[in-house]
Amino acid sequence: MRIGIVCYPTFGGSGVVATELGKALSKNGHQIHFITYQQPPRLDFFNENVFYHEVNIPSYPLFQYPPYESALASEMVNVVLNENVDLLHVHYAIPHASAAYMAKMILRAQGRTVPVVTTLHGTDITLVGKDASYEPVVTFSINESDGVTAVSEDLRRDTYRHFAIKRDIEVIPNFIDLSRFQRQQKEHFKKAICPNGEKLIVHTSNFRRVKRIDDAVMTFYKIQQHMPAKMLLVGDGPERARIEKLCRDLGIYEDVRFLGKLDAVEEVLSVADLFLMPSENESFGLAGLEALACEVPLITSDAGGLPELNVHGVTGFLSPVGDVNDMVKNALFVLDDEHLPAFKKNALERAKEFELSKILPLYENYYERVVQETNAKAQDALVS
Ligand code: GMT
Repeated sequence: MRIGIVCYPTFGGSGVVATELGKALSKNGHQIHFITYQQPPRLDFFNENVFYHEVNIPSYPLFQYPPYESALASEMVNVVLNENVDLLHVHYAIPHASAAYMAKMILRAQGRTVPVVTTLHGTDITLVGKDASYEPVVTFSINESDGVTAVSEDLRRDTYRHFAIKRDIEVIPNFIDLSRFQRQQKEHFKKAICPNGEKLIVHTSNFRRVKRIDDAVMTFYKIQQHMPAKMLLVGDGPERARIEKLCRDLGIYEDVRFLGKLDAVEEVLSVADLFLMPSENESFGLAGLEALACEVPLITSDAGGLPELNVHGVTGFLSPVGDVNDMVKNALFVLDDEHLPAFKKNALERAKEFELSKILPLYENYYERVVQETNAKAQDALVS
């Protein structure tokens, strides 16, 4: 199949899922056309089936807000026509689903049918999408997509709760490539960070408020009062300066390293003992799955789709959002040398349930179904 993939070119989250999905589909013989405003960081690989189309957004003094959605829709039209694309798969509803609807209508006016699959990732529903400024467009473009998937049951429920959705939403969970995300021997690295055998706590995120990084830092601070530990923070974003100040105020700045945006996050996870994800909301928690794959147990909040990933008492523990003391109690239990090996083993076993080879066919079958249904509808419309 020839598939156009639209996503945000981000270091984590939906951008990573879209890019890894496209790469895996290309290895399975599908022709993949990425359509984004910048090359996605994980698009570090090309083969004969991978193509990249940059969305060009010409500026003009009149434009206080460059019309990205129009430029994106135009690029989708061009790619569908020039590359003979069979299906458009857009990741993150805003503004990709509405731009795809516009592209679909332009193509329809030219007698060309192309189905659109929209994958909902989380904040496009739980945070940004339900804001009154976007809600009508999000509702319309979800209803007008030919297929809609959500990355967790919780996100599917949330979508029905917040929007007037009149169609089915298929849950296809996120996946992990275990050939990349696996625990590597990095003893020299561990020794450099934890020279005295300290436990290593890791958090990775885009440093937004929804991640509650204060809770991660406070949890670490309190763990340190019971056992020697160090912390690595991977990622960057609007909260970074505030979190750095918090670490200085708590007097733990020397024990917390800010690594910034990293591509080889699996190398950091390979030396971690525990991963903290205290988010206010998290539709799935891909960063948590990456940690599990590297045999790192999770201490997470119980928000959103996290209970669908982190099995309480098995791969780590879940706590109510903001309950730092509960997270500390659970973290100390997991980090106990008597318990840690079992949690690490369980982490890997759990990650295997989300292995790429298990999830990829779910997307492929879904695409087939959507294409068949769309073609059947187009035939019916011709007859009537
Ligand atoms: O976590 C973020 O803020 C980034 C966001 C995104 O859209 O890239 O991530 C969302 O999608 C990821 C991939 O499906 C999920 O693993 C994250 O849980 C989800 N984030 C939230 O729901 C906050």
